[in-house]
Amino acid sequence: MTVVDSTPLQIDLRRHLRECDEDRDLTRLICEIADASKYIIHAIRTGELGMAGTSNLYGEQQLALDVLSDRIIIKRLRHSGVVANLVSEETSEIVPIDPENDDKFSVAFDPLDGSSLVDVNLAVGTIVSIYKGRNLLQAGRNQVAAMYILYGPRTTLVYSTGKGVHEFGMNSLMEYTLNYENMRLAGPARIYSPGGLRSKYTPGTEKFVRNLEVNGTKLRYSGGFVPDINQVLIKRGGIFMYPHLADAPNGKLRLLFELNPMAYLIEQAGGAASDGRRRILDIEPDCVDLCAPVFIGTQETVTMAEQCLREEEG
Ligand code: AFP
Repeated sequence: MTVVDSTPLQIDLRRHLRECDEDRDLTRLICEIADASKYIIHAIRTGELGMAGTSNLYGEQQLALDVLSDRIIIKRLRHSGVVANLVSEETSEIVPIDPENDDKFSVAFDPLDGSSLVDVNLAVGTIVSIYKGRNLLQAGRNQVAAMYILYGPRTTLVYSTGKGVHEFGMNSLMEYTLNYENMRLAGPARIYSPGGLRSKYTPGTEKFVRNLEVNGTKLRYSGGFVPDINQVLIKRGGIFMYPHLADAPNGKLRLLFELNPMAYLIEQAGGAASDGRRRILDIEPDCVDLCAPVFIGTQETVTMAEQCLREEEG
């Protein structure tokens, strides 16, 4: 690490990608999304919190912030020159940019996940999944990169292109500079984030949660997927779950926009992500709005979840 006048030289996002010898177009794409986050930060801090009067592809009422964040990212991606197709949790279908070009990238993203938490001043985030080529309906194991930006007390960005998971923090100049490189989960899960109504848990999930509690694992749940996953990553261990429920066999979280990118990042950190029976990244989507149950985090804890489900539910 080069030291200049006794302070370590800050490695910014673009330099880190260059030093990892990353594809130039992929570098451009990741940096465009990082730049878009600066406008989203401004929107969160100052924007109105009302409803947009529209709904997303899941039929959920959209906040004005959802729509604004979506437009900010789509505008940057549209003019980046490196995108073939894109789809967002807030749009109802795939948006063609250069739709037949297999030399460009396709992007699935949730522009402001957890947006309903903004009005209670809790942390929210942007989640991004990147594929090479024009096809967005492919298993998550084929992603070439994934990233998230967490808008919390500090703004941080986490990305991986398959060479480890790295965290950057936004400095006073609104530049992202390296905090941690090649983060790895280690040791047993010390925290767990149980999404969904406990009264709707199936016997296998209920047994799993009881095991966690007996082991002294602490409950940490914010209602935001990005901060909850980020806590598992930065604490180097833990598990997040949004399981299949008695009245929701596919859980709640979206495969393309939430589960695939986070599963990619957590696996790159040595963790695991399962729907309770199979690897999240092996699920072959037949539509953009597919949901799936999820157990994601420390590998041995995900394995324990799968075992509880097998024992109790077959
Ligand atoms: P919103 O984006 O509608 O706020 O939902 C956030 C989310 O998709 C994900 O970020 C959370 O982990 C999950 O929902 C929380 O769901 P519950 O509110 O049912 O716990």
